Amino acid sequence: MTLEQLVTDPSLEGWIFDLDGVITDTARYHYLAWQKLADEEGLPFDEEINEKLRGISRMASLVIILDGREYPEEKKGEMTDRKNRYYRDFLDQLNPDDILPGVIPFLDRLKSLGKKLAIGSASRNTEFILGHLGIGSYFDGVASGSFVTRAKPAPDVFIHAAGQIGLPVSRCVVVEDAQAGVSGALEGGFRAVGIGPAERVGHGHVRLDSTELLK
Ligand code: B16
Ligand code: MG
Repeated sequence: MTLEQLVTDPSLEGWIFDLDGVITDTARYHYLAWQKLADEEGLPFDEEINEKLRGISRMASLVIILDGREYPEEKKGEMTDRKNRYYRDFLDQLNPDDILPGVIPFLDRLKSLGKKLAIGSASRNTEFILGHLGIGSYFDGVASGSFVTRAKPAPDVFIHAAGQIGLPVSRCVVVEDAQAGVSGALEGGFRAVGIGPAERVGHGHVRLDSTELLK
């Protein structure tokens, strides 16, 4: 299957986009914020651990970083809040130049074909990020980690997005950069476009090396 086949299939009326890693690359800021927290807490952290956090919810990310170390729930809540404050400080720099290459022309093409567009992101900072990028008006629906209890790889956030644009899952395509995100899309019965290397997103219907190939 090719991207062109998905784009031109008239039955596929809805396109649901992941945010971090597809619309913009905030992984760097997540990394810097987790690094600051890990340094303060004396926890090991590096790029390899950060890569495991792609598409994973905030608390699930902390659990991966803690790597079996036991902390009271209250302390874990304080740590995720602190990490999010650092992350939001970095996000203040985010602007429309941070939209990944190829994204705007692709959104314009889908719009011109009459497709409905939505966001399906694990991030509870989705509205804040869309505001900084100035692209909120492209989307007919915005579903995020703030709306669902089961995080990716559960399909819930995508199902919520499909509901917002009034379409059954069988008529929607999900575009994702995370292994957990592609898995969630497939489990939910969506078509899935993976952005990234085969070992990460090769299980989708279509795989592209980068957003520059969105056409
Ligand atoms: P927040 P996505 C995900 O966004 C990120 O990939 C992941 O690294 C992050 O932990 C998660 O959002 C939660 O983000 O702390 O802002 O709620 O890729 O699903 O758009
Ligand atoms: Mg992502």
